[in-house]
Amino acid sequence: MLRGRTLVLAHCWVAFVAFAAASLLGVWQMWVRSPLHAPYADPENYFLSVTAHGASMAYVLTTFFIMGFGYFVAETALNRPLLAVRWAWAGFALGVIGALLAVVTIFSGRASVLYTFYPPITASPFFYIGLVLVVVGSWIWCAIMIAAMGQWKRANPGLPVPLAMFATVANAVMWLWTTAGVTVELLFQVIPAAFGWTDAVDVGLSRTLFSWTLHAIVYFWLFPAYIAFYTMAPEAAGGRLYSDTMGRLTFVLFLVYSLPVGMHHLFMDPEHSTGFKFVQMFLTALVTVPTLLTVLTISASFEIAGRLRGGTGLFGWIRALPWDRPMVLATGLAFVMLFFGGGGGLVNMSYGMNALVHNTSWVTAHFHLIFGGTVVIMYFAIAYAIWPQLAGRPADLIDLRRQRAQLWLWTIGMLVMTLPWHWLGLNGQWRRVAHFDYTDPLIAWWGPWVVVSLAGGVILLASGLLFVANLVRLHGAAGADFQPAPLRYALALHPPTRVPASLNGFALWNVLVLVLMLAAYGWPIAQFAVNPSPKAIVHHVDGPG
Ligand code: HEM
Ligand SMILES: [Cu+2]
Repeated sequence: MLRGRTLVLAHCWVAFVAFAAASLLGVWQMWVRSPLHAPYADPENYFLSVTAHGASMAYVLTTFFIMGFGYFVAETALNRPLLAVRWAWAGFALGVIGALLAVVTIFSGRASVLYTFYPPITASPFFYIGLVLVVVGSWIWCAIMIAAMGQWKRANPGLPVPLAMFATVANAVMWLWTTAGVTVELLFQVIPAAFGWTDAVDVGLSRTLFSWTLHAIVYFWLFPAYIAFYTMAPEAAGGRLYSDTMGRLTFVLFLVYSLPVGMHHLFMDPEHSTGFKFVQMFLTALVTVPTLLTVLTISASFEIAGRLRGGTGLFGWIRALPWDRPMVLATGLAFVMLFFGGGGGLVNMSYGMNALVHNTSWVTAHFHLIFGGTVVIMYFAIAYAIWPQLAGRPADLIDLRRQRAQLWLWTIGMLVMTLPWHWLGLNGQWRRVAHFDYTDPLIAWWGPWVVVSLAGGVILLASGLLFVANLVRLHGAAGADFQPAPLRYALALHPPTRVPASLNGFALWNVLVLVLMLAAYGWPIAQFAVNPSPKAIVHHVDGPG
């Protein structure tokens, strides 16, 4: 039995309850934007709802799931009891208190500022304090992950850390770096403004600090999906990971490349010059490298599995794969969504084309496809893979059938929702807008497509609820005598290459991150001291002052 069993379960359940509630809000939002008349549809409710939905999906679902999964990996991949379990519970408690504080503030109507921290619009301070507590809780997790790896290394001198744990620690390190931006923004700009201690903020600076966080945070969310691709999917398919070294390289490249690129979220902002934007666009293009490495390595790993199962010919191995296993199916479906979502991402990162899609529904559609789609479907698959260990019952044939149905529904729903949404964005539909005047002949044709999107949202909600039901079902009738087979991580065809210790640790990579960060962000941030921009008057959504 896992020592951290209840700990992992507690984290995952907080994540998935937030997810289910947020899915319900998401469908209502789609409905409000459509020509069909939604109940309670007024702008106040809409922005309250988008704030609750965005913050629950982007901060609560992700952070809690990543922490829970990290604890699971630390215990199972390192094959030793979790250390500092008390500290882990303290981090969990901080996170739960913070999330509740934020949610209560949102539903009291004093935080309808959306999930991005963009002053001068400012929420009640409790909203920000709540989210800071969630982040502080996650820092405890980071420390435990790093300590667990260190302990294992001391006990196993000279051996490479198992890939799943290597990646988890890379994620923890990346998260520590990336939360620095938003933390500085909150502590020095947003929270003082929210309390009414300052009445004007340099919004150029705050947007820059937020952009520091805003790109690597999406890789923080993505890492569990990639960990599953490399260490769980090849095993589930009955094959071998093609190359362990490729996995390590991928995770290190994400750590190094994803931090100095956040300014691509500010392409349309006036406070930076085109030169800085060009540098960051160039660095952003590099992030495609680890993505492509992964697609190739996982395809090669699946080819090994397919051929071992008797598949022949150019594509025969694809048909021979065990698609009835949820992890294999989810990986295939995640790649389909990655194909469309990645293509859209290339448009976003191109400075010129970005102008066409900026602040349109294209952007919202893009990140639902890749984040809500590719990433979250792998969260589902991971949950299905680890739940038997947590809940004490193996999945039977009925479970497996329902799990597959749920994964298919999620993919279909996501494509039905996001493909028209992209198209509407290209035609100028604004994001973050509650109502459209469908009597306007210029946009009347949007209506039917928004309704199609809404239908996709309904399918997603059905899938989300089925997901929760599938997990609950695994809790039932846990046999006291059931000893779950330990989860096996994939073995690699090409095991880790022997590299000098300095490359295998994180020290060198962090120096590189620092150098790149200073190159990309040093001067753009310093210029606010040299050459401050006019400050904007703080606007309180509600709250003191
Ligand atoms: C049931 C499925 C879902 C539906 C129907 C849905 C729908 C929506 C809608 C209509 C919006 C508001 C868009 C706007 O006003 O521009 C929105 C925003 C958002 N969604 Fe979803 N969503 C779903 C699932 C997800 C998932 C799974 C994630 C990520 C894990 C996610 C993350 C977000 C975020 C972060 C925002 C805030 C965007 C902003 O503030 O501009 N959603 N969603
Ligand atoms: Cu980004």
